[in-house]
Amino acid sequence: MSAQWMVGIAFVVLAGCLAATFLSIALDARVESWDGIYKRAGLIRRWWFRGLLTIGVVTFAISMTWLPYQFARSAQLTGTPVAVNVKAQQFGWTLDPNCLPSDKPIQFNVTSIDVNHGFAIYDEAGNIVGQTQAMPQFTNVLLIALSKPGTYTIHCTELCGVGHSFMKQTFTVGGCGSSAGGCGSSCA
Ligand SMILES: [Cu+2]
Repeated sequence: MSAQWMVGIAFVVLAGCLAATFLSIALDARVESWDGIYKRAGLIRRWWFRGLLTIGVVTFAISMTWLPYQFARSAQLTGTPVAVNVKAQQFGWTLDPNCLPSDKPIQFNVTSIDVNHGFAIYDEAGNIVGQTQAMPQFTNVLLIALSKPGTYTIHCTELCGVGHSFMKQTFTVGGCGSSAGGCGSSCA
């Protein structure tokens, strides 16, 4: 059999399948009225909407407790927070104090004396653990628990000038009251 014949037969078979599909749809359409289909579709839509609404509301309620806002955090953290005043300035950070305990919540009061800066805290593994904005004439509060002792690094996350990429500062968490590898007596 020549290739031409084979293509011709394949075409006829596929065209027959297509025609059978259309015919079956056309016959089905005659069996049921549109009213029944609309009713069923409406029912599916209603339950789909209710399901999505439920998922949305539950997700919203759960994720609200993860928000980094002070009111949400203060409800989760126990103990009196240690206040740390943070001042940003092109191109550096001033922290007072810069040695912090690991067993108390920390309240960073963050402001800037020149332009906007991004205040982001990174742990030793390079993961970001907290973030807020440093804004001139305004103090943003970041309430956070840093329970893992170690050296944390603040990086500026907002392009603030030519020295932006060098704008970093470290601080220590843990080791309070000891002189070995911690804050020693200067711990807050
Ligand atoms: Cu910057």
